[in-house]
Amino acid sequence: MSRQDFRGVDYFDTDGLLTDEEQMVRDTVRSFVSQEVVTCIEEHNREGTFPAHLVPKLAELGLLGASLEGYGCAGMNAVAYGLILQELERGDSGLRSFCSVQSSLCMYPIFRYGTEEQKERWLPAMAAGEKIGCFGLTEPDHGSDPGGMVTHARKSDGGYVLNGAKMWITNGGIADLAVVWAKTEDGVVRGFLVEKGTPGYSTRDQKGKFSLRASVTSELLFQDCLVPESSLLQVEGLRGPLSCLNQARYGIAWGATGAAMACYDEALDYAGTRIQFARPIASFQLVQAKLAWMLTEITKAQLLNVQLGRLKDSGKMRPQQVSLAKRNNVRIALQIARTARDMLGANGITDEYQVGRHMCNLESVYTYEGTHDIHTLILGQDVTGIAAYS
Ligand code: TGC
Ligand code: FAD
Repeated sequence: MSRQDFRGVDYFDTDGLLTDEEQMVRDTVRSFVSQEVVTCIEEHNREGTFPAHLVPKLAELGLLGASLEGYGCAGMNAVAYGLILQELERGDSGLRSFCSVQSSLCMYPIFRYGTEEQKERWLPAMAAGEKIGCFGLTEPDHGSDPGGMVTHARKSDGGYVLNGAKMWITNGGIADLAVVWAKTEDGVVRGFLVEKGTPGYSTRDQKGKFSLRASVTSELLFQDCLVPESSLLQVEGLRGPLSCLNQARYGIAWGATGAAMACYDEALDYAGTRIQFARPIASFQLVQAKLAWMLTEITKAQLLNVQLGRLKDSGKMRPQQVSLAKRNNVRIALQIARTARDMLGANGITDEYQVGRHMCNLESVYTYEGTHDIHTLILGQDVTGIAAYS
């Protein structure tokens, strides 16, 4: 069976928990991924290039800013948005990253904190895939602790002067617009919309990655970069960027489940056809135990996602619940990818199969949007009332 024939994994009839419309969105994205993504992704991963030709197709399907209302966006509910990301990451975490950053980390802050002028200017063009966005929070010396950021914005005639650097920024080098978080002179974190081509703003792509190779990751550099007052977002403090992370982390919980489903599907197929000791390896108890464990974890993650989505749609979702889902689903996806890689033997280390690529990609997903440890501490604080970050 080729990976174009992906049938999905649905052991507990989670489809029965979805509306017809949600299933239709999922099926549309699933066939797009089968026809257009899995057919080219290994080549892009090998070459370390982003499949930019897919952006207009993502836009045409209404997948950019899909959960936002108005401004050319599709206005889908949270469950449909999650299903989109699940299917995209079944193809590749890098493609899901592109979509997450565009939708949750660039369009969302403009939608939530932007002026009407900023919304009109950017959202329709971003939904149409004509403009690409990125989100600059992490710095070389401040990752898990973004509150320590040193990038700063000094008030000047008609605007702000930015100085500093951001690192590990998805879409950085291809972005027309960067949402950049910096501290003003009073030490308050503010968000700025910085356009490509602004004097003093430059990017440098990060090379040598063994993970997310089909995604652009860049440094953003600001040297006396003057941005107009009109570039400021209407939110103050760290809650600005952290509220955007809630949206993106939500999508990652779904996305990682999609990568896990792809790995399980490939391992199950391989086990049925690979003969050792004159029998398919699927007939060995140890192999069946691995498959049973994978299926169980995927099923639990799917149920978690649907309920999280329903909570989000009803306005009841808490950030700590997002942390639980991101933390759990990425961890099990990474373990499933490693187990699938093991089950494919030597074939598992070549890009003739997809499990090795998913496994390497998921190492990044485990780290970004809050590391596994940070989400552990968020949950620990929630249940004990005691912060244990320092
Ligand atoms: P703390 O003092 O707890 O909070 C500061 C202010 O923020 C509020 N807040 C939140 N608001 C909304 N949503 C949340 N999840 C929030 N968490 C906190 C909080 O109420 C407070 O507000 P106020 O008004 O009282 O000031 O902040 P802290 O400095 O102690 O940090 C807490 C911690 C460690 C949990 C936080 O810094 C954190 O989440 N760190 C991880 C950093 C992270 O996730 N970075 C991700 C960068 S973007 C990325 O990785 C994109 S990859 C995308 C892709 O390619 O797919
Ligand atoms: P560190 O914070 O230095 O952590 C190193 C280790 O220390 C981790 O194991 C961590 O869990 C542990 N640790 C840290 N603090 C504690 C603590 N208090 N207690 C216990 N353990 C702790 N950022 C953006 O802003 N925008 C992007 O678009 C973006 N895209 C990314 C794309 C990729 C491919 C990658 C890899 C990263 C991206 N990031 C982005 C950055 C990402 O968010 C950070 O890498 C992440 O937040 C972790 O920061 P760090 O790498 O500096 O690790």
